[in-house]
Amino acid sequence: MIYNIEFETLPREAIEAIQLRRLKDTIERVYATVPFYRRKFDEAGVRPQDLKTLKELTILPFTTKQDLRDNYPYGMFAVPMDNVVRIHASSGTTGQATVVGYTARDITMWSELIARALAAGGATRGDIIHNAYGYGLFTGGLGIHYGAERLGASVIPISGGNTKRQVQIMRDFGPTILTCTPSYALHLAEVAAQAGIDFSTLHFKSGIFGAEPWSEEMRAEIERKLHLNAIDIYGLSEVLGPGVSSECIEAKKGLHIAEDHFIAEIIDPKTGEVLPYGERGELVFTSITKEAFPVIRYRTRDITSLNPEPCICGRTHVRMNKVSGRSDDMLIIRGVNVFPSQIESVLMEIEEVEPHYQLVIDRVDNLDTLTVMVEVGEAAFCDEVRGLQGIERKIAKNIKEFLGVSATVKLAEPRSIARSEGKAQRIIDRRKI
Ligand code: DLL
Repeated sequence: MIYNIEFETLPREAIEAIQLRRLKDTIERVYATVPFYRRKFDEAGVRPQDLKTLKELTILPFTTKQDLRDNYPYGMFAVPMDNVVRIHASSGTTGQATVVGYTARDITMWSELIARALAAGGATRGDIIHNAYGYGLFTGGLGIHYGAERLGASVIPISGGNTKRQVQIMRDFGPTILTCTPSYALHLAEVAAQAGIDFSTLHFKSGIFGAEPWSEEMRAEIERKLHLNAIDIYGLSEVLGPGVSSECIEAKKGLHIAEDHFIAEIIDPKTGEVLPYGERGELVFTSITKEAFPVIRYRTRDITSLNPEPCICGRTHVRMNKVSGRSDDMLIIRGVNVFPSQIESVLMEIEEVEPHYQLVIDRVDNLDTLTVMVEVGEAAFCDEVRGLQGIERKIAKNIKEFLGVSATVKLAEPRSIARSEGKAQRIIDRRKI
């Protein structure tokens, strides 16, 4: 179902007309209300009225995570605190957290985008949504919650954690839509199996998974183990939270960006040059309707490409392909660029291993080393040592063949790699550079 048929199916010219009008408004507003933007625009020699076409967006300077940190906590807010009704913050695993704010109208807009995303993933008002994204400063829990209510569905605000109890509730309450990170979905399946509950006996139709990168192979694995349609949802706190883009169940091929609220660009992360549709690079967003925390050309560090092809679902908004990684997560191992998702794809092709892995990068005698720790399934684990060594060699060979880097592969016992309730911690970089 298309939640907002009018806006989600606008012809291209209409989308662009709306974008230009809203962009001009936003630029004028941030220039007038956020000293940071006024200074940046002045330094770049641009005045808000210079912007006449969408193409001219490129005259505006980029905004980075560092800019947000420099203005911690409220320096980038474009409205007085009186008008701010909600505050969230990004996890800040790599440095200081960034703080974002929402007006009542921002929350209404966000809820609508989540309602659109849930509907695109197959949810209707009759559904029961088991929302296992974490509630709190993280935008996942509350973001999905408000959107689920907006759609008119019933939401179980279970949040992350206490997995055994979650499984019980899934059995007793009969939820039909699951929302959580893809890694947590797999963990739920595992704990359900231990409790003797088969997902095929539950009532799930779809799972709306995001907040971390996951490969197509991981999608197949989740669909097989959880017996549901696994749908991708993307977003980031600085730009909104979940709902910036989301997949449709009809195509499951790329995430429609809410183009009536955001303008997306792909740039070369090194030069900042804008790349044409289809080329892979860093995703950049400009918000064009947000009141409390507008962002201008915000560099997400996420790597993807844009696809303007018409979609079978009827939505006209441009699609971004699945995020293949972050430019700052890209591992450079002895000069070879490797994304964790590429290693994930290789691992998922190997039948004997489970989708739980960690990558350990170290530097020994000035040389980078990559160790891939991956769990074996119960069946293979009971095998002889020789069999296990054979699996290790096969994975190392495939990694070398497909990615061009040598890796030491270590099989780990079933359930020995830490499970996460939110975003999985897959990379341990021990290099001191
Ligand atoms: O993760 C918002 C969110 C919540 C999205 C729930 C989807 C579902 P942050 O904590 O600020 O916000 O982290 C944002 O997570 O820049 C990406 O690197 C990554 N990310 C989010 N969704 C996806 C996805 C939330 N579907 C950062 N695929 C982003 C790949 C994703 N990476």
